[in-house]
Amino acid sequence: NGFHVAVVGATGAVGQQMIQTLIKENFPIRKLTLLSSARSAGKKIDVNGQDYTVEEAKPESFEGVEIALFSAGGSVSKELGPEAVKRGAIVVDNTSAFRMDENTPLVVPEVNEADLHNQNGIIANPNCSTIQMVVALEPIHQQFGLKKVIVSTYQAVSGSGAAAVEELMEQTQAILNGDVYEPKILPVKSDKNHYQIAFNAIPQIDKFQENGYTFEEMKMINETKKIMHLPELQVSATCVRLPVAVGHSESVYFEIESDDVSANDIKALLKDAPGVILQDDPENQLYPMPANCVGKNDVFVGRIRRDIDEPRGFHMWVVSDNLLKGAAWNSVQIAESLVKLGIVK
Ligand code: 11C
Repeated sequence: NGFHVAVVGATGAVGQQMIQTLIKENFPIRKLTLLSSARSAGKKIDVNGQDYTVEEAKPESFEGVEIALFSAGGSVSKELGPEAVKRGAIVVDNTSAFRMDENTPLVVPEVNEADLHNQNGIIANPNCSTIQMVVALEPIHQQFGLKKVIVSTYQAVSGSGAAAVEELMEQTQAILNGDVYEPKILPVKSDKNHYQIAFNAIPQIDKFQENGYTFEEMKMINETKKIMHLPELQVSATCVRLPVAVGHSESVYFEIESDDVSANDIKALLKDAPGVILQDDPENQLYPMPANCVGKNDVFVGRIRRDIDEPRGFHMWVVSDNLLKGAAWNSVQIAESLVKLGIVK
């Protein structure tokens, strides 16, 4: 009973969370195959007390696999995703490889689960910072209409992988010890310059595009429009890396189409919204913070208030575990939806 599930990128920061999430959520698994690049193949991973050896991902690795969760970088997805589909698997891909492809649905189950019906074997899992924002925005869009979004992010280093978390820890320790530490990974490993992240804030996530925005910012802009089916929505983003290990935070300004809506109306709506936990009580200093969201599947929202000058404008603060709702949990949730909708049998 259950499915043959493969996790590709099993030794990475997200891959590890995918395995744990499959177990924690009791996903029906008949057989689990853990795959990685040649570099990490041979590593042993303990899954629920059972030792698994990670194998090198090759086209043949997908024989018999029914659901493949990919998180091993875009080039691996581009090469092996279609190979998995050819062998009968449905792929949930956590990279940006297929996200903007017309024939690939980009899915956040709370927002556009029905898009799963229009697929050719590959489902794209959006970027972490996009996912948590659209979970909070969708109920507002449904109820009051949405015209404009301006977001500034405060993103954790784990978004850049396990090695970036190590860099933050070692660098922090080195600076406290008065030692010299040469930054090697952040903001972007393959870019020319690397900067200190400890006790700092870096306004660059991913590489700069010709228009002056970074790729992370463009992902937030383009993916939001696609997931919410709002090509005309005005969206702009500034993405910043902070010395936080896990948990992305976002300051989101949005303008709605309806008049006479109060901050309390927005709060009442989000209180019952799927996947959202409202933490908004300024009198008691209650608001979401990454340290309190780590390990949780939900999107936490607080600090909801109306703009001082724009009556249809509001501000909110949105926090979520970038490795869970931002990646592993959203991927497993998509797999659950595929089973629920009878797309995977
Ligand atoms: C970050 N949002 O925090 C990125 C990580 O497109 O899935 C996720 C990259 C992606 O650096």
